[in-house]
Amino acid sequence: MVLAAAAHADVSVENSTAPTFINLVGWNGTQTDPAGAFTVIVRDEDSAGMPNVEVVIELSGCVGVLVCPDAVLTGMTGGGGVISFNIRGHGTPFGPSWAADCATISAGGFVLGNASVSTFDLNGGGTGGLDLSLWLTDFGTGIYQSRSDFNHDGSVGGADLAFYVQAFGTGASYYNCN
Ligand SMILES: [Ca+2]
Repeated sequence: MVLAAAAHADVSVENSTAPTFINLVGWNGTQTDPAGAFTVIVRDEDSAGMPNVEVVIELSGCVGVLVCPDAVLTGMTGGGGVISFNIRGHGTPFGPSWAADCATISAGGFVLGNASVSTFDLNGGGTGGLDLSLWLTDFGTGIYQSRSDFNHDGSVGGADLAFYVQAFGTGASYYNCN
């Protein structure tokens, strides 16, 4: 008796693509700020894209950032193994912040990697004046605060401020959860 070869391929962590940073954003009343969009691509051992694989973004290990109640954190890959996310969320104004490598991205039960989390809206309620003072506090601690690292270069500095100013100026993240 010959058994049929298993049709099911395994997810290859090495060949799959997942972000190393997730930027939680708000919305302008019409659409979610595109600055938060990212893509996960799930591939098998032969580097073929795998459709219909469940991808899960787990953020419960993140301290100092929160996702909105209606944020979509799971979904099934489509053609080519691709799925896109754009997660709304914000920071918490007081208390500790630890959001470096805190997010876990998995596909079909395989952990593809970890991502650090940033957010324009550091205090919740949309981008506004208090964010700036919180950003300056993060900058001033001298301890890496990934939530304020908007250009995702591993440090908090003037270049990040430019991203914030842009987000504030366009109003793309004017509102947060509501
Ligand atoms: Ca930076």
